[in-house]
Amino acid sequence: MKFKRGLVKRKMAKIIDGKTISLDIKNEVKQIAENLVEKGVKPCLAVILVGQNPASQVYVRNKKTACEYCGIKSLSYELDESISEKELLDLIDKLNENKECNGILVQLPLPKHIDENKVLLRISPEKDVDGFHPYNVGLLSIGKAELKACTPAGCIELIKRSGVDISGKNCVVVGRSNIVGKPVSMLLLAENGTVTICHSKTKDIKAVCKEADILVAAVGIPNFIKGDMVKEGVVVIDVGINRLENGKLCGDVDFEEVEKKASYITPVPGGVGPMTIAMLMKNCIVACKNQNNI
Ligand code: L34
Repeated sequence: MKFKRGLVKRKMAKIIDGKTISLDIKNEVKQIAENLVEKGVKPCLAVILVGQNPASQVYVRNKKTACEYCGIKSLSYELDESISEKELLDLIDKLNENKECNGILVQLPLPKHIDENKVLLRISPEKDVDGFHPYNVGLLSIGKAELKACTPAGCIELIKRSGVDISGKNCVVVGRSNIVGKPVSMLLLAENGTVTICHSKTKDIKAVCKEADILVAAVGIPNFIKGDMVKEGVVVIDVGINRLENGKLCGDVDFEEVEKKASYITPVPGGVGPMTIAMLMKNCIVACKNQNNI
């Protein structure tokens, strides 16, 4: 926009504040957890961490802190890197049987000698608070999921709670992983978005992204989405959390460039990350209620 004396008004996107929105959700969860305790039921989540991945340690610590805040009991299992697959499966069997425990979360990634799929399949679908079990993935794809994958569900909440209507919008998801790209696409579709998924084999990613009213970036490449890949007014949800050599966190979106064109954009950190945890808390409550027929 040109103004008198050649001044150019810089447009700025509204920043979607994942910290504030996640706190709202955690407060809602806290209230429900208190009501459950009054009924004699204490929600409880088991968190399993294998090995010493520093990022995983941070995320798991954040999850336990959130449990405490919300009034959810957490059972913590920190297992040695060298644990066998069988030992891990035995622990899951034990937690599946444990009536006190409502949710089981095995933090990913797992060490190479353990088959991730086998582990995720072993978690009882009613306790699958990550929404990774094929049973829950199936329910998600027919629009009937109770336990929705946390990061994808968090993306949808960020969009909705910013007052953006998804219905009829061109939604472009960059990335097709089982834990983000695919499930977030199904959720956007359930909200009546027109959904396009692009990935490393897509012929002209830029052209596809340019059509997006809502863009979800989940590729795992720092600053992959540049300013010239989006249209004016786009709503941008950045799922990437890449740690740069200088130790700084950075998203999949070139924030500085894209922020100038977007109407709404999530920051990294402080965007999707905290929402993943808030939605996990919500899933714990859903699992707990279902298991107690409340
Ligand atoms: N089983 N494994 C399982 N479930 C999950 O939902 C996850 N994920 C992903 C990795 N492995 C998993 C997470 O918990 C990613 N993830 C996650 C959780 C929390 C945060 C980021 C990713 C988070 O708290 N992010 C903060 C910054 C934290 C920091 O300083 O590093 C943020 O503001 O983005």
